[in-house]
Amino acid sequence: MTEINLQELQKNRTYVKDVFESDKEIVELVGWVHNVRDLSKVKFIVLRDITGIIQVTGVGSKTPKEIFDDMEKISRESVLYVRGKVVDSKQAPGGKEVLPEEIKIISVAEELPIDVSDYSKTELPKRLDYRFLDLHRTRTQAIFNVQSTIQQAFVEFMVKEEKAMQAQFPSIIGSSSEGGTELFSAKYFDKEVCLSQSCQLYKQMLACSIEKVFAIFTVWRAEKHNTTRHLNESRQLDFEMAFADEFVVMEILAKCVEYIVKKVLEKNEEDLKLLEVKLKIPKTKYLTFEEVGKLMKENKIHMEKYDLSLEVEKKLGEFFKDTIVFVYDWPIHDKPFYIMPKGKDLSRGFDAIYQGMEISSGGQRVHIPEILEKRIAEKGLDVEDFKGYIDSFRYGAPPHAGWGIGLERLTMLILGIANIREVTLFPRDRDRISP
Ligand code: AMO
Repeated sequence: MTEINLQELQKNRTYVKDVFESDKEIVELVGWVHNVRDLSKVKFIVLRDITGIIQVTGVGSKTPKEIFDDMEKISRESVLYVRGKVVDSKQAPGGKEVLPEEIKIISVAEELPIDVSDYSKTELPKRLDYRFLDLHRTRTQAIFNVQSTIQQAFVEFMVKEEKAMQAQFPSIIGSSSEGGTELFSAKYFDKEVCLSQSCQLYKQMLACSIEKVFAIFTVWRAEKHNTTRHLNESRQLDFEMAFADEFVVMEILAKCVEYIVKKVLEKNEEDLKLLEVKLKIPKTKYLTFEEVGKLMKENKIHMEKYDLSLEVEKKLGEFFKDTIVFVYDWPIHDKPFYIMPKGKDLSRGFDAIYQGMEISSGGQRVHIPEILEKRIAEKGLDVEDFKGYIDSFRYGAPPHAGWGIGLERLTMLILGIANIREVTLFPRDRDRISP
């Protein structure tokens, strides 16, 4: 193994993509060994960096002997420095190859515990055990490139289009926001505290002064289920605004997802191609909970009284392809205490279903302390635990509304990936807490 001068390297390095896009003749490359082939008189190393792959070709009659002899010994995923001459080559991928004049092994890869090729047959749990290595796969990289665009586009939309303020919220909280049973507790000096299930209560307090706020916030849910669409630690794209009801924020949600999908189409063309995803800009459809019930009845699908089952969500995805289906006028019974009631049995809460799965829920909030106290008590929670939150609405609180989109849910549905763990860098589920 060789040490190299990293400062010099940074000055002189050429990225693989630039080899193809420039007419440089001598290049210094660094990257990982993507593949090795030995045809005895000719040896190939396919070198990969974050921008692409290029063939490094050793020819018995031309390449310095010690380099040529070493070429077959280098293991897959080892890290190399290659200095060489760029030549046109019809057979090489991309039409150019590098004839090496110097090869240094920067780091040797031991025998790989998982298959890191794009056609990897290694099962997901094992790949997740070695996620750091799984991230050498271009497919895995493509997924997280897309997720990065989703987050950037969300921030961009909120700042540019909505003029909203980005906020940071505490992850350690004193009481539940989404219901009492799904909390992780932790020790905080001599107190018992909880990990935040949502920034719900905080984003509301903020909307009552700042008017429009957003956050990308990590949430923890101690739900025991082990499904392909739930994590115990996940991320939400949160939004909250003053002087709005559920209809105002549903429209913003539709525009936001449309903006995100447009950006993914624009910035991730190569990634989408690699992942074989045909992405369309979503349309929108608005249905009341009751209308969904009727639709399901017509199609002989069982509908629960207060919630949409997995099957119903799936059917909505089939009936309305590439569409965000907003289901509103939702029964108050199962909605959280902070959702504003509407009449006797309904609420100003909604769910948004996209490609057959819930991506978001939201609604208008209760900003009137007396209603809030009543709703908290109805939920069997202790009003005293929420005193600070309730009191925050006593000093000039406007009506307000908002929503939260599950980042991993949105990523899996945009990419048509079946298991949420696949689109989570380091997933936390019931059994997994490392790496
Ligand atoms: P809710 O609990 O519906 O609402 O969460 C919002 C969205 O986050 C995603 N999500 C999850 N993703 C993966 N694993 C989980 N366990 C999980 N739970 C939720 C879903 C869901 O639609 N405070 C409200 C939002 C609001 O009203 O502003 C809330 O947290 O995509």
